[in-house]
Amino acid sequence: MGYRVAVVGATGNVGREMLNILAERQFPVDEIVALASRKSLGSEVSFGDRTLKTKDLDTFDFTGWDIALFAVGSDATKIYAPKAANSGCVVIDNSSLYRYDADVPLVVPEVNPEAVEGYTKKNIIANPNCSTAQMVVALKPLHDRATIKRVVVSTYQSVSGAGKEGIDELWDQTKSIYNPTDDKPARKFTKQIAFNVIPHIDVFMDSGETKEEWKMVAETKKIVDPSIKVTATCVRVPVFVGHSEAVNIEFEEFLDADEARDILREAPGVMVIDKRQDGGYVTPIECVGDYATFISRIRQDSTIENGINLWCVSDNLRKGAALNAVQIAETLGMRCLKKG
Ligand code: 2RA
Repeated sequence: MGYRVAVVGATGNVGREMLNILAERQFPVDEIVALASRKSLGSEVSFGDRTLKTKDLDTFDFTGWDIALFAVGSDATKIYAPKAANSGCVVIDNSSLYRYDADVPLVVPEVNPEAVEGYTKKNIIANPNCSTAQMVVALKPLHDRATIKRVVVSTYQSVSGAGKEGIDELWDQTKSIYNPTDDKPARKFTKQIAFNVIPHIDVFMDSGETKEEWKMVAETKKIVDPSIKVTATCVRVPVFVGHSEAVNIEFEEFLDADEARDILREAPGVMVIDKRQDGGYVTPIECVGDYATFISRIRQDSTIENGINLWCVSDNLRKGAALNAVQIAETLGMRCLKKG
């Protein structure tokens, strides 16, 4: 016996990946429904070998459905997630709406799987931001060994993090560079993204940091340990899929780079590719479609007493969104909603 599962926002990049991953991982589904806004109504999406016709989210009754994976923006989530949750369906939400709510667990299953049990307060579990998810998978096993004091992270985030419009803008601008009569001005991003990098993701806050940077701080504290200090600079780069991060970590105790490498090799969800030679590291193009978070360039930071630098790459649509959501559903199934 399996679950009745709804995927909300099934025609978007993340919604489609959710359906792919549910099928790939053979999540025990008895019945599945793909929900979308009225403007995408009737469009078709794949679920393994099957094709699903999307149904109208606005009129859908979640009563009797076990789990709803939400991949819509915060505005739509605000309307439909409480509706689903109040009908008894557990919502796993990819938007930022509930991430900082004390009554909603924020879960990365490799890091804090036990937190799913807190879903009962609102019937909602939050999925973290893509840039946080991949980083905490690497931080947690190192924190368990040597206690992290401070993290300084710079991100190199792909345009798919900004949705289909982000992907289209990079594609169209790149083509237009070779055809100057076909000018494609910046729309989704604030400056040209083709052949450029933009140190700005999400809105600016009073502190001068962007919301994306603030999210990395707040979410790392909620998922791993509130005592860890994090400072982030988040940058959009002209890459279609795959976020990269240069992470500097300061520990309470000394941690040798070789030991850090060994710890990460054993860590769940992590793949270490770290040869100190040309090409002995992972780039975003190589991580697309993969489940793992790849770690390379592990080395001592000799400018501080207990420091390590590393390079972290992951598929932002998978570990950063859809995969983590499906892993939460699996964890919820194993710990709380057993069937059969
Ligand atoms: C981005 N972090 O890359 C966002 C997506 N969740 O824009």
